[in-house]
Amino acid sequence: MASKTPAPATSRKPPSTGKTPAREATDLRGEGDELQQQAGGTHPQLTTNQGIPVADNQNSLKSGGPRGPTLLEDFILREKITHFDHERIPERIVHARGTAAHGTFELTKSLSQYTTARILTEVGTKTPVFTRFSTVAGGAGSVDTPRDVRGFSVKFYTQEGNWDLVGNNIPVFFIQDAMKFPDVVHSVKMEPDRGFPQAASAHDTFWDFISLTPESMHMIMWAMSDRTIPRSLRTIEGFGVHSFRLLDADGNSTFVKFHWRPTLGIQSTVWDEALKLQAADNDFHRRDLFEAIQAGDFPAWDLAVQLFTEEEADAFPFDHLDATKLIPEELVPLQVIGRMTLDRWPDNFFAETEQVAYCPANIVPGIDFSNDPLLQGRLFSYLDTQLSRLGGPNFHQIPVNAPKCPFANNQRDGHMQMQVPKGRVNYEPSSLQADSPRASREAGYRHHATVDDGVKGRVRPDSFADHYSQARLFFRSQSAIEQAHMASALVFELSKVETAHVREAIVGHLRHVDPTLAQRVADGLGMDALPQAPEARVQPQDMAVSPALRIIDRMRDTLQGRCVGILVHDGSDAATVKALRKAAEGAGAMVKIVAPKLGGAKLSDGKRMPADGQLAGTPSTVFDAVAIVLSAEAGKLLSREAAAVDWARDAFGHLKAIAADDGAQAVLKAGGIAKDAGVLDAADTKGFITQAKTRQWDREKKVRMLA
Ligand code: HDE
Repeated sequence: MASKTPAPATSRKPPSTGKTPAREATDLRGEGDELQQQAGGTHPQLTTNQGIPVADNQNSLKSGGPRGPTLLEDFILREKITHFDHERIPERIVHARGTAAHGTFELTKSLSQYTTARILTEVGTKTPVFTRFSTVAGGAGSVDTPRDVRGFSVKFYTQEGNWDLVGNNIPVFFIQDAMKFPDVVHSVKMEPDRGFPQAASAHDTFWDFISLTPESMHMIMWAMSDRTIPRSLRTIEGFGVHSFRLLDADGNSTFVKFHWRPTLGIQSTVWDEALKLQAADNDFHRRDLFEAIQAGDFPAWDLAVQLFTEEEADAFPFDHLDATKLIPEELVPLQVIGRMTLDRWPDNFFAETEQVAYCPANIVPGIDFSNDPLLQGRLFSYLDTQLSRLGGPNFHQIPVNAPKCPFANNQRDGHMQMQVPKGRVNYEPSSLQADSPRASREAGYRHHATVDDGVKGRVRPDSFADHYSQARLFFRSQSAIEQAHMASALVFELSKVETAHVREAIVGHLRHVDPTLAQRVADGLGMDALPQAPEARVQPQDMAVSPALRIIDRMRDTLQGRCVGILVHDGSDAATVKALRKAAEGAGAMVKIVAPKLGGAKLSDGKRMPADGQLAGTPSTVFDAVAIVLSAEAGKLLSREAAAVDWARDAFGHLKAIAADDGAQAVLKAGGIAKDAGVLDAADTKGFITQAKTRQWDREKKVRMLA
């Protein structure tokens, strides 16, 4: 509420108590109201949660004058603080750190031959979605760019109920059986006795568990690849991981694997860049997604499927029910069937991104589960954990979780029931109420009529026993650069492991994956001899390499969705800056100006160019390519400024294109930067744009000793 102009402080002095106050009281009542009133606007009346209008939101109720004790009677203060005290809910036990957006999914190719699910058969229908990306190991407040798997969860609000496709950016998993999930998660999270490391797999307990779990070796190859250090959430792939079933109207089943393909192409960072991004911007991925959506540059993914029959599956040289195995695209090609576009940032982080609850068991008629034992465990876990995270059985009524189609049943009561069900009948069968909900055989969900003929037992199938062939397939399918990154990642991770026998056991496993990889890692760790390989239950097979598993060859040479930084200072040549900006924006990039002062720089044309980022707080790690445009004087000055020299040196080390004019050469020199194909004259805008679309992979061996 608007307050009156405060009376002079002298007239508001507390009545004399006869004692001299220790300090003169300054009555600041109304000061905050005054200041915010100057900001203008029309504002609704502030009330308590009970709707009581509030007169003063700055000061608590005091007894005996402005400097007296605060009264317990102050129901406004108590309500405000009590609510605040309870504003946090338990974070997710895994995937706690996440970022989400709203969007739509549009089917472009019908799968009506295989399924009755309307979401997969009605071409052109736009289905609302809410998609959350996450890291796995770190807490809710951890950084965005650790080496980690990314979660990729999509809630489709279909006309037949919610379908949640809860996947990762890696098509396989660490373990084969849900029984091991608490163990693998405990091992990767911070160690229980010391409370660190946060959001990192590079520590003893994780690698100890892995060394004793050979089935994890394929996933380890993916985890050590550049897939786990993505440049942007907009450039990750997504995988449903497990085989699911599609069911037609007659109940016939076809197996399906789901894949998401980013339209921007896949794009990763290099490890040193990912590390430095952790310091540059904790929220790098979240901010990137936010800025893209706010700018109308909506990220999109194609949904593709691999379809195969039970008979075809029987002929695969691996078991598709084993979540540590993928189906090479060369064996079962991908068919693109639709596109998801994310075009709306949530209005409120907590209400939507934090409270959203995905569950692989949320499935619609026409789609069914397979017997993958990992999937079967997941079907239990998600609802179970959400009951405690969201506080009770009615969290499906929270707007972000509620189906957008009608839903009705006899489940009633419980914490936070938001609906007011009408009528006498809350049971079935019933005859008392004509509009009470009933099951229907025609429209209702039907399961696949699977025949099981075995005996009960706590067993693992023999068909799950080959732990190394696909790890080998993945490693051998990579380009030489990616193989070097993987070897170096393993050296980095194992160098943080204090226990020698754990390091040795991992290198032992690597001998089964690929002897050259084992040797490189052993050399990188400074081992005198290769440790012994453990006995393999099944000897690894050589599978035909799958180039589709690479990243580098499949990155798109583009500036679409990427960001170019231009470093300027007073006197920078205005025409050069303008030309670079125009060329980069013309190629689809977002351009940001960086200057030593946020107020910007007065360019050669005498005009002030405001900065988007201040040099010390905007390192070149946050850009995909950079340009440095400086007067001779500014170049000399900034060659003595570490932030500017690092700007150039890091861009060079992270294999990015650099455009630099004459004035900027002093900074390049201070950074020890030698000219190569990716270091161009700032006047060569065309050349710069070509090089900026890609990374300078040839430069890597000059700047880094990779394992
Ligand atoms: Fe999850 N997982 N998971 N997971 N998972 C959770 O559910 C679990 C697995 C995945 O954005 C939890 O609501 C078990 C594979 C994502 O909110 C929990 C097993 C894949 C998310 C859980 C797995 C995933 C989760 C924690 C082995 C890729 C984030 C919070 C049997 C296909 C969802 C929650 C979001 C979250 C259990 C393995 C993906 C504890 C028991 C495989 C993307 O229920």
